Amino acid sequence: MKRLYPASPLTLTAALLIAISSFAATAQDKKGVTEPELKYQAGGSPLAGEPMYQSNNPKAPPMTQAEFDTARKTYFERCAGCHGVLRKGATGKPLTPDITLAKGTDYLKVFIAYGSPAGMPNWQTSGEMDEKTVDLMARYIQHDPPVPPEFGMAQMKETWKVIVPPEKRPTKKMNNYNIENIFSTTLRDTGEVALIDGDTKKIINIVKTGYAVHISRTSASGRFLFVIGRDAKINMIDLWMPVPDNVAEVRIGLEARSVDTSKYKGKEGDFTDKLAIAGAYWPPQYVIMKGDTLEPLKIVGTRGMVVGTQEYHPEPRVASIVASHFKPEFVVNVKETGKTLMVDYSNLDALKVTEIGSAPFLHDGGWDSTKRYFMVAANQSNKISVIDAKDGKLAALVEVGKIPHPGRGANFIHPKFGPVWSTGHLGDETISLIGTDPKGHKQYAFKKVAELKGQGGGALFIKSHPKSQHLYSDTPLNPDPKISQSVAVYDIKNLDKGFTVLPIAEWAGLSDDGAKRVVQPEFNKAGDEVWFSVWSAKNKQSALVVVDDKTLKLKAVIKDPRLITPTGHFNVHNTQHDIY
Ligand code: DHE
Repeated sequence: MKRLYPASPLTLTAALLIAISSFAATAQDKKGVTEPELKYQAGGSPLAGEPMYQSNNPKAPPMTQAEFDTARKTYFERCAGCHGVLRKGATGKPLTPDITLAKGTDYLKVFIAYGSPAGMPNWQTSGEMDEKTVDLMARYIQHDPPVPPEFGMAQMKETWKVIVPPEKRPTKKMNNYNIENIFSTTLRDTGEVALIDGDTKKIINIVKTGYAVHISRTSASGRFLFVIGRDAKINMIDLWMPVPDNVAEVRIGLEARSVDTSKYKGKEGDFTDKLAIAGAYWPPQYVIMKGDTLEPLKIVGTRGMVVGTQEYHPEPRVASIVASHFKPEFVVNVKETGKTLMVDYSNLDALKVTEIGSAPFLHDGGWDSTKRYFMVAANQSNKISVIDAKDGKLAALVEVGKIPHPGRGANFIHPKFGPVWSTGHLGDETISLIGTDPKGHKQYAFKKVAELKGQGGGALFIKSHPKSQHLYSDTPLNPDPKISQSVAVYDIKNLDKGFTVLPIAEWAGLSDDGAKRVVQPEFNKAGDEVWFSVWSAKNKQSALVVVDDKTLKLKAVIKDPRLITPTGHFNVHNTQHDIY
């Protein structure tokens, strides 16, 4: 076994070190944060590649510029997702020098090596970092956190490209594709999306996008696709072109996850395809753009006070964004401050923002079936915030299971409780059902009305369709391959019967020994097929598997050497109309 810390002078006594390390090691399986959640949060940040200023804190252990740069890169690849860019703490503890200097290098090394019961991974004993890296990181976090640059209008304009100007675009659909049934599939590690014909299951085009693409969203008209990379690059794809491809692109920050477009049409005007919006993780801001060219029009910062404690947070990241159907408003969810911002886009020169506080760590979410209530996971608070988009207020805060992760969630009619919206959880095996019909089923409205038992923790996405009698729940982050490579399906009329397991990865028939995580059920337009990604590493074969929703039997497997690391996929029609 490798030695964990040098035998040279220690600031803590050997007895204390042994006590800390044995406590931390035995506590691994009793952690407050689950293994899947840690792996999920600790995804690499594109900020790792950004040059930043090193300010030397004389009280901190010395570091050369080269050591500082290596440690900074490791920090942004491994640590920033939980501890924050400025190390002020997010889902992980704050790591600012006022705290870390007092602990000292040896103490910090033990924690980095062994992890802690509160959820810190055991970076050295798990083999993910060597002794030298642990020492480097222990010294690095005692220095002042380097601050990544801001990204304002001038930088955005430099990255903004109109590849095909609106006047040169087709005036009618120039292809024979049934564009409403096209799927945009994220190819995570190649910086591309695959546009797949949902009818023939053939790849139409592989479109170059930003780094580690996160989501695709369809414009209100259904003609344009908007794709955002983790590097905050947005690509706008025109589905009317003979071969659908990019027509515009822009970067709205250095790191981002969310994009959407204006969908309101009513007495305040017709905003169909008029505006786009994207939210950044860094700098903490959202940006409203012209819907046909992506020209940035308005940048709004999200730095401010956390709901409840009213403490200042310097980097509240923008998580999910949706477009309201009731008003000319975007619903912008700010993670660390726990605030939902209803951004009225009808007059960008006199922007009106209604701030609705609920609970910290707002992440992903979706509409209820009437599209009046936005159900958003306050994930580390184990709650779902229900935002009433018509009255512009918090309708309820519902306690659910551990670390809810709905994707956009799933709506269906429960035999007893009427219309419900549901979410799975990263931290436990349950699926929570929440009543969403205050008129017809008042006693159940915005209450957790039932809890289904699923295959296990590590669930990311859940899905149903108004034409389906089934509810599908994936578990791609479960440590057991049997569970991460299959999905659970429930018969909505017989939920008490439990679930059927579909061995999706096995059906893919991949020759390799890849991870084969099964991720994100997504229906086709007709609502009679469900598509899944079978997600392996970049150098291994992956596939898409299509299941017949009526019979729950395998319908098709899509394999192609270009389908590298497929994760999320978005059906044009269902995404356009928010059907899930
Ligand atoms: Fe996601 C949605 C953030 C890791 C696949 N993800 C979202 C949203 C946010 C988010 C804020 C909501 C966007 C919206 O609706 O506007 N995701 C993050 C992270 O911060 C996190 C935890 C770490 C990271 O490094 O990015 C993270 N996400 C992942 C993955 O590892 C996944 C599984 C694979 C991948 O492609 O990277 C992944 N996230 C997705 C997908 C959606 C998503 C497929 C869209 C779900 C939907 O149905 O709309």
